[in-house]
Formats: sequence, C-alpha cells, structure tokens
Amino acid sequence: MIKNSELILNPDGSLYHINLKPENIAHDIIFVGDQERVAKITSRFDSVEFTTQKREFKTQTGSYKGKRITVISTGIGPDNIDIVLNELDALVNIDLETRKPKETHTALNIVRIGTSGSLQKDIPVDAFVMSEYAIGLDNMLRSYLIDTISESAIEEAFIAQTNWDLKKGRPYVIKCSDTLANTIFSSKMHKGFTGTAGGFYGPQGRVLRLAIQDPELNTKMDNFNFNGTRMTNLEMETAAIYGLGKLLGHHCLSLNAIIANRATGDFSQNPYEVVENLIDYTLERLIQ
Ligand code: R1P
Repeated sequence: MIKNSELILNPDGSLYHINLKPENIAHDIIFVGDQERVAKITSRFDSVEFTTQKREFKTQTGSYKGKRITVISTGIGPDNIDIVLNELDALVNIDLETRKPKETHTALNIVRIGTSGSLQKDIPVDAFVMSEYAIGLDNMLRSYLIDTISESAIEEAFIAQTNWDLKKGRPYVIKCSDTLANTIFSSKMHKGFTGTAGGFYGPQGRVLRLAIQDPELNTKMDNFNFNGTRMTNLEMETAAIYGLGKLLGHHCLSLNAIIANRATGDFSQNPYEVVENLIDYTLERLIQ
C-alpha cells in the first residue's frame, strides 16, 4: 500500500498537483508547455467535457472528430514532467482506493506539442521537428533506474565530443515511441535529436550577465554527429517525457515547432502561426 505522504490525493480524490481523477482523462493525451495553448487546441474540438486547472497544470478533455483526447499544460521543465507523468500514470495504473498498483497495465499515448530552438542552419524557423531521440542534460531522470532504457553508446559519444563536465551530471539519451512516430511522422517534418536542458539561459548557452561553464557547448552540440544523427534542437521537456514514459510503459512522442534558430540568430516572424500549424497537423495525424 502506497502511503498518503507518497501518493497524495486532494479531498475530492483527485491527484495532488494535476487535480484529476481517473475518469477525467482520455488515453490519448497532448502535452503543451503553455497553459494558454490548451484552449488553442481544444477550440478545434467538437466538444469539451471537462476542464480543470491547478497552478500551471491546466487540463481539458474533449472530442476531436470523434476521438477522445486530453490536453494538459505541463509548464516549463523536466521537474514538472516528473509530476505530470507520475500523477497521470497513477490515474491509470494505481488503484486509488486500495493504493496498490493495478494488476493490468494501461499504456497512454502522449504527444508533446512544444516550441523549440533549432541548432542547425538547415532546420529553419517555422519548421517542425519530431524528436526521434532526446538527450537529457538536466539530471531529473537520473533519480530512476534507467540503464535498461537509455542509449549508452550515444551518451558516451556525446560526452566525448562535447568534453562534457560530469560535475553537471551524466546526460541520458532515450528514444521516442516507434509506434507513435510511425503514426505521426511525415515528409512535412524533420526527424531530430533533441537536447533537453534544465534551464533556459545558462543551461542552453545563453549569456546575459553570467559567465557559463562552457561557452563553446552550443557549437560543440551543433557539430555532434553519431553515425549520421545530428543534434537538431534544444528545449526543456522531451528527454524527461521519453524517459519516464518508457519506464512507466507509455508511448511518447515530442513534436517541436521551431520558433528560433540559434545557428543563424533568427526568430520566427510569427511564432503563433507555426504552433497553430503544428496543432492542426498533429490532430489530423492522431485521428488516422
Ligand atoms: C521555454 O520558453 C519553454 O518553451 C519550450 C521549452 O521546452 C520550454 O518549456 O516549450 P513550450 O513552448 O512547450 O513550453
């Protein structure tokens, strides 16, 4: 039995942070960072049956062309992904009355629709990138036992090529769900190797007033190449989603609307439009 202090429920029986009960969610779920993006997606739905919000975690469940889908905002960063993925998993794989794991496992389909900065000149602003692999530079996942799911050969190559300082923790590489990738990928997207940083400024090589540990890191990441796989983009959630999703037995895929190009210094003229386009694209692929 999982103790009250470990699996925390609100007085109405919902999960502590996400404020959801099992009946509130579909098994097809879209993650977004920005809570305002939730309604942008559900405004395309036929109907919305449920809405709640606590802190940055806004959820709406409804139907898109007959398919039940839940949209959840995770806020920014891998730490929030730890909360959202563990609590969502508890909704389907733990009996909240007995506080014991269920005997039958339920796998969720989770697709992130996020924004991201490209690291490559030839992946311009307004492009879409599907993260085939993600490398976590943030350490969150290192609290779990990940040796059986991480791609250690790519990790070793990344550590060697970037001369990564292990005082910052050991990067971890996780692959996307092939099942979801097969459903969602098309020639309209780039396949990517996405870096997930634990912060927006220093951890992604941005210098405002503070010196950073390795000013050359972004250049080294641009040039990283593992058997033809280049690093494509930087954001703040994908590796954590892939890692926890895989450990918990869910299918996860991260889609990135490229709004900045760190190699050229460009920023999208219309960052909202590329996100809207990615929303339309994803919803249509999800109902196929
Ligand atoms: C940083 O501005 C945020 O934008 C990106 C990053 O991953 C980070 O969460 O994604 P979202 O637009 O989905 O939040």
